[in-house]
Amino acid sequence: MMTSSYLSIPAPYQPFEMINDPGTHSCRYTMKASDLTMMRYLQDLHQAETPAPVAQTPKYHTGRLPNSRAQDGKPRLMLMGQKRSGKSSISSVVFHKLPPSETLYLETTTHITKYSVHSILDFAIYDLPGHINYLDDAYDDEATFGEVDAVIWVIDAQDEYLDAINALNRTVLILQSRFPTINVEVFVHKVDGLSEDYKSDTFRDIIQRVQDELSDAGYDNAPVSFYQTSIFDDSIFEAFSKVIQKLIPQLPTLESLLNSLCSNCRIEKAYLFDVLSKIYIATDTSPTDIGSYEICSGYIDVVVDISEIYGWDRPTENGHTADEDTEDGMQDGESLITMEKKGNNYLYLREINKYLALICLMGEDSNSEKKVLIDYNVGVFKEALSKIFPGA
Ligand SMILES: Nc1nc2c(ncn2[C@@H]2O[C@H](COP(=O)(O)OP(=O)(O)OP(=O)(O)O)[C@@H](O)[C@H]2O)c(=O)[nH]1
Ligand SMILES: [Mg+2]
Repeated sequence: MMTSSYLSIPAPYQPFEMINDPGTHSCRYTMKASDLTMMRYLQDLHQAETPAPVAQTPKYHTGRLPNSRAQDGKPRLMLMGQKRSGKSSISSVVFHKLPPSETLYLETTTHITKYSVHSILDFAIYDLPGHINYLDDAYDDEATFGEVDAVIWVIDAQDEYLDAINALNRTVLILQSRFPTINVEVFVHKVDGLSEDYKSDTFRDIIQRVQDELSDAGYDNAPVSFYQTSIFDDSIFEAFSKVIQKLIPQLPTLESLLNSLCSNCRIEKAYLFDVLSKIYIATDTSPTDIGSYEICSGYIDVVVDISEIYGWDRPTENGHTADEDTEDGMQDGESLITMEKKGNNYLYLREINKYLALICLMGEDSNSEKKVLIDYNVGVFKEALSKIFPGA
């Protein structure tokens, strides 16, 4: 797939963007509308509603808007569903990099398990044992759901799912009446073993049954979303990305910056990835497809493996490397490869900060002559991100 690759040094940041003039095939400096848009967005963030002061300062600054019900900047997600539906497998595969085939040996969960994810967002996932009824009177709703931002309900699509749907419906109705701001994310899981027809019929049937129940109870606009997932392909990472994105208050700003980057550099698709979890926290607003995601996530694996072998010390918190006397080199990892694949011919990756990497898919008209233009615009994008996430 890869025919060539090279590393290069990014252009320094300047207050003006360099844009390519297709008519004359030359580059010129100009104050771009996107620059103004970026400035406006950053100003908007300052004017945005700020949360009431909290006793505990968030470990990582995640913007000025509250992005968790506990208002400590740490969204909390809860994995719920019937026994053996796949909850622990999902969290182990996505956050502990357990090979999917080894989930076969996972034991049933007997107590609530917390997974902390330290990333740009610093969030927590709670894996709940499937055999407990949390709506029982013995359980205090407020203690269980009081600080939860999203409930991920996992349904085993390979099994008889009517009981699971009844339990989901009961939970959704209670959440709607008592905690209406909690997002309910339904993972129709283990779809790997199903035929295409059966898969889409099952998916449609589950959506219909939940929506009927909700509209019978008068909740027509409940925040309930549905995803088809499996740990044996990238669908679980894509679904998780969409769940996490809803909890990022800066998402519209990020999307707008990515849109502007794509239009300036004729990039077909740009993703902002959390490198360790391979969750993308934002993408431009052009339609997404799982194929593009798969190419990018595979690329991250390759780059991470190579940089583990040939990498260098990253700057520490105070901006110095562990070995102070090393000569000045690039601060960010970067890579561009050419693919022999119709449509998306170039893949460009650039490290943005210690958590994030930008990956762009480019078509034929984005050839390497424009590399300087892309580097420059990505430099501007990176600068903007450092203002949105100052702590990272
Ligand atoms: N085919 C398939 N099997 C899966 C998938 N995800 C999980 N499994 C299998 O489902 C079984 C149960 O997975 P667990 O993750 O232990 O289920 P759980 O929901 O945590 O179960 P409890 O802890 O008992 O509530 C394991 O044998 C997994 O290998 C999937 O996407 N596809
Ligand atoms: Mg479990």
